[in-house]
Amino acid sequence: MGEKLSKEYNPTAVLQEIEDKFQMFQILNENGEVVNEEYDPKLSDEELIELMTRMVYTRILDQRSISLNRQGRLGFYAPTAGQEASQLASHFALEKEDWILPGYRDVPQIVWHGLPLWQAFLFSRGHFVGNQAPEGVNVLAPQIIIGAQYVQTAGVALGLKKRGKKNVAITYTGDGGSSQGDFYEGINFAGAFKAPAIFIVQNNQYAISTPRDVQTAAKTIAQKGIAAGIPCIQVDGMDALAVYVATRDARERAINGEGPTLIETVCYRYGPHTMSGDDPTRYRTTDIDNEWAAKDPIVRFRNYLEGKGLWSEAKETEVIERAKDEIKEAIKKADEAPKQKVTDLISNMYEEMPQNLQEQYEIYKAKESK
Ligand SMILES: Cc1ncc(C[n+]2csc(CCOP(=O)(O)OP(=O)(O)O)c2C)c(N)n1
Repeated sequence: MGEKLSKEYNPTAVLQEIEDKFQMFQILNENGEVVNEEYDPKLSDEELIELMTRMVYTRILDQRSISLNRQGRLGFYAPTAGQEASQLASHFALEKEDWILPGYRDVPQIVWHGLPLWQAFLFSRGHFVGNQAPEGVNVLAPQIIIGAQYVQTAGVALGLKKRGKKNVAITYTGDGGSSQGDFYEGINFAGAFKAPAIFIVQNNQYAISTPRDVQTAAKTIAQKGIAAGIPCIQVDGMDALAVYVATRDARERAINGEGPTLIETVCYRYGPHTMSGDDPTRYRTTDIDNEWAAKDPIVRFRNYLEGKGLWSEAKETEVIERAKDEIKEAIKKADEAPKQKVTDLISNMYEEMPQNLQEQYEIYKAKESK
């Protein structure tokens, strides 16, 4: 029997060496101070204000959506508070022609990409019109099957490449999603074909009630990209500037033919998993909640902008009021949509209806016309 593997061949040491290489990328610290000047993207004043506006607006949208859900005016809803930097700063690095393949929590990104809010509300109600993005709004319907959008993103990205487009396909899942087979298939396929994809794992610490540390033995989720041979980075997901820069660079690599990137955004979901009965107090303590609240992405960005003289209480109130008005209008418009019929569901499923569905369609059509 020879020696046990040691030195450069020692599997444990190799793993540790790789894991130690992953440092969480941050530009703004918790107080909104620039701690990594070298990577400051130097966004214009208008861009900084726009990004802050979107984050504040989205926080209000989240609060209103929760309350509309409690009133029975919305259906499925997955809260987003705490994840605004992760969601909106990554989106901010995209171009209009890029494709978004969202998970169920990623409604804000598709709304800012052009899906009218009233349609997003219809999605929440399970109405098929909620999934019909207007022409030119390159978004797919939010995916409920965990991780499935990773495989689809590899495919959409490859399609973009084959058509010679200078665009990317971006997708999001959670820490739990990174344990799914589809996750590995998606990043592996995109890596093998150098598809222009951006894979974002929003590590909000919990997959429903399962803590991230129980989810995987990997020290970071970012490092999972190594196995697929693709660039990967762990980012402070409560820091809008860091998320923006990581996504901007990933996009640049993708459209330059360098393939996909995996980005882990370390963040927190303040609310319950969804509004369908989850009680986070059963698996999280107030101490943990408070620890993360101190890292809040909006507070941090507000401090940063106020330091530059670009933001004020009055400006924030204006955004909040506008958000409330527009949300009110959008829910009204969603209410005005024709009630969904069973025949709508059937006729929207296939371009050519299969025989068995054709039969059911006729039965329901007769019933609905009574
Ligand atoms: C394939 C599949 N398995 C299980 C579920 C049930 N499920 C819904 S959400 C969820 C947890 C997902 O957690 P994570 O990926 O961390 O995303 P988060 O909800 O935290 O954003 C599970 C297991 C599902 N929707 N799809």
